Amino acid sequence: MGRKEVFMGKAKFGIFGDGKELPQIAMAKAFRRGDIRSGYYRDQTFMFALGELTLEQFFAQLYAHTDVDAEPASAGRLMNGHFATRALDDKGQWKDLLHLNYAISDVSPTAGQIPRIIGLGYASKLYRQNPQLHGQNQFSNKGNEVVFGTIGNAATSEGMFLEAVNAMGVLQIPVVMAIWDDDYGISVPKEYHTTKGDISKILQGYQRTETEEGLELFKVKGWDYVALCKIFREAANISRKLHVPSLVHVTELTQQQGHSTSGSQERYKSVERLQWEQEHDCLLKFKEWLLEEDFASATELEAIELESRATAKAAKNAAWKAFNASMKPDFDSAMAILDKAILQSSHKNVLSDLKKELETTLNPLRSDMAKCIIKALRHLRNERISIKKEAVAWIKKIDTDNYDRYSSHLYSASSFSALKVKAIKARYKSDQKLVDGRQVLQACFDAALSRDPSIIAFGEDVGLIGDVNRAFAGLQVKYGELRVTDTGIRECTIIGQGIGAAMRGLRPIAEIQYLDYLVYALATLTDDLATLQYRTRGGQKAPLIIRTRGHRLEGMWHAGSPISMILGSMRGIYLLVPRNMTQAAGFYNTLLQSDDTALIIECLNGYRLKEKIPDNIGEFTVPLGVPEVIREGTDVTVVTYGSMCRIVMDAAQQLQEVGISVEVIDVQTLLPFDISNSILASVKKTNRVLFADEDTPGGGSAYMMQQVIEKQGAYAYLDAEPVTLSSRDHRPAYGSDGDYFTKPNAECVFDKVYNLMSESDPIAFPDLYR
Ligand SMILES: Cc1ncc(C[n+]2csc(CCOP(=O)(O)OP(=O)(O)O)c2C)c(N)n1
Ligand SMILES: [Mg+2]
Repeated sequence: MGRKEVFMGKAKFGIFGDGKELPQIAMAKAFRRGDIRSGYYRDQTFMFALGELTLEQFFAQLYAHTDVDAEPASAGRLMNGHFATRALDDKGQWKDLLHLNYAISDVSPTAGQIPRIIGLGYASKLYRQNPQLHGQNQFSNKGNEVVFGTIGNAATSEGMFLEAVNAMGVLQIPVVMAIWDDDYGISVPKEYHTTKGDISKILQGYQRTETEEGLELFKVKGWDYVALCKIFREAANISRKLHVPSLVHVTELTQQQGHSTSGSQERYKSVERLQWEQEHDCLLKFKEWLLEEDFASATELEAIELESRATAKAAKNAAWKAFNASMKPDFDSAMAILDKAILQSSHKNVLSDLKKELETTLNPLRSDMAKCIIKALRHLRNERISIKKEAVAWIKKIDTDNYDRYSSHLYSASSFSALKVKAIKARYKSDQKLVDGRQVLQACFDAALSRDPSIIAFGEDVGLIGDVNRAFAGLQVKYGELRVTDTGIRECTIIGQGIGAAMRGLRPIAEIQYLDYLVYALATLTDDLATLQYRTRGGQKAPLIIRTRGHRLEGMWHAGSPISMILGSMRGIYLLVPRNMTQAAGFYNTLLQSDDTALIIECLNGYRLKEKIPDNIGEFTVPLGVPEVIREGTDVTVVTYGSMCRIVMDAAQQLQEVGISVEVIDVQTLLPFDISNSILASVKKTNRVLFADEDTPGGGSAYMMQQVIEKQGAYAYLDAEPVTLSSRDHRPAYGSDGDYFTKPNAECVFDKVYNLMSESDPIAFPDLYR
């Protein structure tokens, strides 16, 4: 029925769980309330069986119904087959997760659902092993919750999957990882995907033994109901009781109607294979078994089938009716405007044609209505008639409504939004002495860990030595290995560990050792974390803090500042770029009070620079989106952030010596960027502006320029061209000279600013190099 809806043009795309029903029913029997699912687009039967998806909701998603009550998984934002449970209430606060069947919102990229499984399972481990968390009964019953993962056979070739299997074994977390094996990945058979064509066979080395920890591996045929029930129950029991991860390889599954509504499987499956699939359809085999065992008669089963068909059809019709009804008010008001316009305007014919076009559009959408009214307004441009006002109001309303429909909830909309955290200034004792910057962070983390047992920190070298720059030094000893922990070198699943833990009520600080290695985790950051609140329209959140360090120190893969990569791919995650460790500590304090997710990039070359520890180290906060003027001036505004602040401040001092007064602004956070347009005030004063950072040309500096010149409207106040300063096109070469001649330095800043002055007053500021 779903396929038909697509072919009839009522839906755009369809992907379904046919051929994989039976193991999902068996898996649902092992699933208990409070357990978690992290799966993919084939899991419709599992969701039905859990009672977390109604037939009507299933069709509503196919039609892209934007009403969250009709389509609770994504409110029309995700294509069908992307399931989710709403884990947050209307105010964005956690529901009682223990009483949910908690399906994490699916993503389309194959294996994209896997990294977060590490954190979802890790949370159970912490809730069980850390007695301080035993009171947290909104999130866990002492870690008894099992994570049920699902993945297709072909997707097990992805690095994410293989990385995660290893991490599960290392961490010993309660995960039941099911693989739906239908021998294909779209058109490509298993020989191309998997060594020996058999994923459970090649994973045998992970099998636990009496003396070694590992995974429990199971293999079962997807049409054998009794075996499926037994194995899923056994796997869940082992995971729940012992926190041993297990992997259930479900073979001999089929794909009855092909991969999706795009393309037909007759093109790539042989006649024999298609025949085999028909004979091994798990529903057919199930039916045979029911008859054989005399659990039901043929007539009874036929009656069930007939009834099911009728139920599904009724649900489909109801969903379609509701979808169309949701369009009706906008359609009717658009029609009313067109009617009035026809009456009032002298362009009656063309307006009538427009109306007719909309009237005769099959299943008109809001975009059809918007196009029509916008075009109508163009025809009315030379007329002074009252309907124009109504038409403009209609467009404004539909814009506002559609912003809400399609653009809300990119960040937290709850009262815990990072933007709502109260700013508290750092306070200092009069005799506060200077310490290494890393000690400021250490004091901040110490205060945080002692304040809240749900705060945890992990990453490569974070545990025993307290991170490579020692901001967690001594904190593992003080708070234990469950709170401050080393991980393997596996950036993608470190982020997954953070996402999953955050989705279960913990407050993880996940560390990526150097900013350059964020690339290894980028897919999970951009596809999963960044989109989570948005793709569920505020139904789920993962308040994860990602800590990393970068911008500048030494070497091609340790000094990077790939800001445009982050800006371009991680909207939905705030991006904080503190210039020193005190500002960084203030950001950690802000974020730990909020339910947003953010990336904090500390200055790699700042850990040994001297700073004072604020007296209120655990309480002071630095607000997001509020730039700071770190040097006042009157001639040129320089907008920068992070490690560049010190370089620009140095240049500003040198410029002062030749009579140029520079105002230096540290933007502090790139996402959000200067919420109250404060940089504009500076440009209004100086009328000249330079945007400087360490990213490549056209990257972070161009972004800041667009924000200030275009968005804040600084263009109107400029007396000189706006300029940017960035690194060279390539990564920084090794050594001090490699750095100096790749990254912007004080001399570059000096020249850029000087040239701006020289442009307006060449006599006072003659060309330096002629
Ligand atoms: C990262 C990524 N690459 C490619 C695709 C396109 N794609 C969607 S499903 C699919 C095949 C997946 O096969 P399998 O994992 O066996 O799952 P099945 O659909 O067979 O259940 C491919 C290649 C994708 N969604 N994501
Ligand atoms: Mg497959």
